[in-house]
Amino acid sequence: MDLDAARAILRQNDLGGYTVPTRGLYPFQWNWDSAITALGWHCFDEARAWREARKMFSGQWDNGLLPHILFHDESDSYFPGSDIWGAESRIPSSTISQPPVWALAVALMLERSGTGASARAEARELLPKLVDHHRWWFRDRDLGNSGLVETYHPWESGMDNSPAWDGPLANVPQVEWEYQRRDLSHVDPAQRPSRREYDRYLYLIEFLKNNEFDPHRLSAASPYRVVDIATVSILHRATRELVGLCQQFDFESAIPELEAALARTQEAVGDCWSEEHRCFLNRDKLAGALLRERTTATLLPLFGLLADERQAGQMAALVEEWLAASRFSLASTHPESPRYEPERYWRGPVWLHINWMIAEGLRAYGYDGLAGQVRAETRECVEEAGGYFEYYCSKTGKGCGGGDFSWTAAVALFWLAG
Ligand code: 2M8
Repeated sequence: MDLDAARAILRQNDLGGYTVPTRGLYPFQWNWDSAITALGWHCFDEARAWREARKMFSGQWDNGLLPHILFHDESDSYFPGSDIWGAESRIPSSTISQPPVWALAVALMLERSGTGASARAEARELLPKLVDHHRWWFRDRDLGNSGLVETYHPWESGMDNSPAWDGPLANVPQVEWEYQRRDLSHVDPAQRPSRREYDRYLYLIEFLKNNEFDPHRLSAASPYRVVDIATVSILHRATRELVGLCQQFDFESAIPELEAALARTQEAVGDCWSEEHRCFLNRDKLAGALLRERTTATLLPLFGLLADERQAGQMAALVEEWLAASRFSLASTHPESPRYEPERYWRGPVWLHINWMIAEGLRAYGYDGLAGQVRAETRECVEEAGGYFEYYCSKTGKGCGGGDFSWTAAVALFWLAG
């Protein structure tokens, strides 16, 4: 693995304080990409890593929402741009969020900074913003205090065209107007979501805008309401880290509500467990049913520390089978699923940051050998493809999607290398 090349990718994708996921295909700052990428920066340029965080939080809305895209500069290589989203924010942005990795990233950066006073100052400065970010999730994405936050757009999960969303998305009407996708001019259409899906992604963006992003209106009328178990898990893990940060920096006033939210989720998550599938499943809120597709999201409660020991044991056995089921692992959809597509985006390829989270989860439950295997197989993808791609075909190891990809290079630096 060429770590100089990984560092060079971050430098090349640096647009002055924020790192684009890749040039052309994604020319702005994406929320969870940026958090993962900051961890990569932190391995060789700590100041730059903190700058990434500051830039991201400069686009936070007053209500705490941390948008999934910040459109810092104009670019015509991406669609849909800020005009379509219709937000009136300080920095042009999208109107949904993404899996909340930031509190965890900040905690890790702080831990890895040793005694650095400037790192402490950076973390202290970010802390109230992180708390607001989590408050937004617990308040605006869980109006009924169920303990399981929901998503109003497949893009909010970050796993855009996961086969788990097929059912809920089928109930969304399609947008009526004509548009031109830009992604297809950068990447082979066989590796991207379909037209059918895009029609519905755009309908939902309009729906959010027409309802003025008001959580009460969205929850009452949205045609798409999904509990994404990955987001629930990441939020849970990150909230635990956030409580730790609040303790360190004398921000005790926020702790009781964060702990109450943790307790609610721990209590509710059992409803997503499937004995038959041996993992936690996503849930369609509108249909009131579990979504029976096994995707890597369904393994992330390990990372969230939400499984009990018995469930973790069953999930570890499932991971072993999952690893054996495709040549390159972990396939983002279980290879035995009829909906598994090894090259198409979130329907089967291998994503490095998700592997990192699953391995971390396995390690936390004491499955160190298996965690090591996930790591070794992840490394194999990078070596086979000879570079840092957006994702990798789980059948051939071929690099897919965008090239010179920031979060992939970052994961190589902070996880695969050391
Ligand atoms: C992908 O999503 C964007 C929309 O947010 C797109 O396809 O246009 C997803 O893989 C998402 O998880 C990721 O954050 C983003 C940038 O890498 O690309």
